[in-house]
Amino acid sequence: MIIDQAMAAEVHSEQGPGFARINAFADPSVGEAMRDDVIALVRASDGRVAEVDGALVLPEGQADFRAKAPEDRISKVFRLHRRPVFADFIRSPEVVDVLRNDLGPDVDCFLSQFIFKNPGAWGQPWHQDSFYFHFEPRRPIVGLWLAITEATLQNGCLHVLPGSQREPIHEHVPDARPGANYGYVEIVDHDMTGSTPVLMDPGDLLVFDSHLMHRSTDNLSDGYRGAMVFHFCLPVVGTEPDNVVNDRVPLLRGGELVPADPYN
Ligand SMILES: O=C(O)CCC(=O)C(=O)O
Repeated sequence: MIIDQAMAAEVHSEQGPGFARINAFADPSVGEAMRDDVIALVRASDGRVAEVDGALVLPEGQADFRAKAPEDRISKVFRLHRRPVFADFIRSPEVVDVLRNDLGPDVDCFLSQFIFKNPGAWGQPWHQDSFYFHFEPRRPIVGLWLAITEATLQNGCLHVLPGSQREPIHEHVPDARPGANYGYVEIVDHDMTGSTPVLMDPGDLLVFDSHLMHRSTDNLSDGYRGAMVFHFCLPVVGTEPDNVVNDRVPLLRGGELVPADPYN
């Protein structure tokens, strides 16, 4: 696995595409353990909006999901990175290597979400993640998208617009579909010609800049498409507005892991 300054340049420089993929980054069993942990939370929530053990469970907004079993009607589960299976992953030497190269010696994890894209679920429209982030410094911020299942054209993989990390944050309008999920917004003032799908196998990782324009499409298959997404930034400067899905945890200081106490 090559994790070096060249990869960081792919993700954040003006010349790069704004993302890099690392095939077979994690063993697929890592993602399966994440999925099992999240399913236990979802069952405890009975598939409703709920705070369970510090995590936030959000169901699909689409009406046709209402009668389904708990994990079949969930859209996303947030605030997972203090839980052991997720904390172990972001504290692993491989992830630390990516983060040190990408962001430097001082890094916080501020966001984590497990995405269930169940059969029939709508994709997330074109957006830039930094639209949602309101703290300083605004950049660099990096997302790690770990494939839990295969991500295919049929089950709603990500699509990215190479080079769009050079763009400022565009206007995002509310997703107009009735029953669209919590927080879904859309960029409508930019030409997405040249976008490319990101087909993944379980354990593959996409590393991407928070200004990169991306979306995912609807799940037209009969199986779920799972992904685990973490976001990392530099230590905050000044005050940070409250945000129900964020949970800032210091991860690296001076290039070394912060002792695990802040996770509890
Ligand atoms: O995986 C998906 O369906 C969408 C994820 C996404 O766009 C994001 O995490 O910003």
